[in-house]
Order: sequence, then C-alpha cells, then structure tokens
Amino acid sequence: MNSRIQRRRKLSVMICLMLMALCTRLYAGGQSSTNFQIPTDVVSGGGGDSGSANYSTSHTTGQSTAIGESSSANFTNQAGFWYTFYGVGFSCETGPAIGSINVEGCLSELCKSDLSASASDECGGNLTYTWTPLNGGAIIGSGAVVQFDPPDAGPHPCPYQVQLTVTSDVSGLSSNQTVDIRIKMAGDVNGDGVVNLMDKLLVRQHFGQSAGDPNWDVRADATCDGVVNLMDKLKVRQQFGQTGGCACQ
Ligand SMILES: [Ca+2]
Ligand SMILES: [Ca+2]
Repeated sequence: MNSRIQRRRKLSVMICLMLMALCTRLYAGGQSSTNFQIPTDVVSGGGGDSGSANYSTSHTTGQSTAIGESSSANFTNQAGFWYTFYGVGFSCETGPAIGSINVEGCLSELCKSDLSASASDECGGNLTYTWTPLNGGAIIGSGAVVQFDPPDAGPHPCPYQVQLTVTSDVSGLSSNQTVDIRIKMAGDVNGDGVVNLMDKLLVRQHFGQSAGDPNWDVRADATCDGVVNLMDKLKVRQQFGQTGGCACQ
C-alpha cells in the first residue's frame, strides 16, 4: 500500500515538473495576446544603427500591421513586435541628391563662368560629376568645380543651359539638374541689352581699378582681365550702338 502511494506521489511530482518545464518554455519562447503574437524570441538592436557589407538597419520600430512577412528585391522583413531588416543583396534605389549649383547669373561673352555643385549619395558611393553644355560653349576642367566658356561672339541663346549629371559608383544611378547662364554682349557692361552711354559711364566710374579694390565692380571689366583700363573703354567704343545678347536687368 505504501509503495503504491509512493509511486503515485512520484508520478504527481513528475507531472508537476513536466508542467513547470512546459510553462517555462512557453514564457521564454513566445508571447501572445488578442492583438499580437511573438512566436519566437525577439532581440532588439537597441534602437541604434547597424549594418554590414550586405545589409543596413536603422533603428527598430513598432509594428502596426498584422503579423506576417514582407519582402522586396532588397530586404526581407520578418515581423515580430519589432521590425528587423535582413538585407539581401543590398543596393540603393535612389540616385544622388544634387543640393545646389552655384553659377554666375550673367556674364560677358568674353568671360568664363565658374560652376560648382554639391551633391550627396545615401548609398555612400563616390560621385562623378559630368557637365554638358546644351546650347554650345565649352566646359573647362572636370569634377564638382568647372568653368563654362561661351562662344566669344553671338548670337547667343538666352539663356545658355548646362546640364549636370551626378553618378554614384555604388548604385550606378544618376541624377540630373540644369542651370541657366545668361551671356551678355561684349561691351554691354551694365547688361541692359544695348551698348550706349550708360556703359561708357560705368567703365569711367571704375577706371583704374582692379579686382579686390574696395569699390571693384566686375561688370565694368568688359574684357574680363581683372582690371578696368583703356582696353575696356575700347571694347565699349567698338560695340557702341549694338543691341542683342542676353539682358541681365
Ligand atoms: Ca548696356
Ligand atoms: Ca578689363
């Protein structure tokens, strides 16, 4: 009799231990309620950025959709209470962002216009800058800072357009942006589309000055050599009465 009772007690203890083990497994292995289910343990990245050569995850975020799995060509999202992204052949789908292009808005046909651009690439690639004059003229130099050299004589389109193409060596994608450059006729130093007495006066006001002087006005330098002298007077005289070009006013 005693042995039967002892066997029953041993059996009860074993059942209790099995139930405890099962409960412990359920607690460690998953959680659920009416509104969510986490079928397996979830390890969060702590909200920070992490990545490798083949994937990138930026923070963990709460899930607002039903439990499931979604994917595209570049990621697999295995849903849990947090999203975790596993990159598969990570690649960028957005071309470089061209922030700004700095250009002189209006210049003489005898001058060269400085062009510079800034761009960024969310893929972290090296960027190649390609400048293409769409209406004639030439690009001097290469890279993010170049010069545009218009033809020395008109007629000039108004405005000239130069296209910048920026290409990422990681994504292989390119972005384009076009800028306008207005070219005024030689001698039309004040840029009103006619060479007249007003241009003579502007040259006279700055006669003898050179670039860097306190009252320097680059417009008076009709020959674009950094000084206002007899050559500028001569250029205005040669062009006197001419009309055309791209008015800057
Ligand atoms: Ca003028
Ligand atoms: Ca000059």
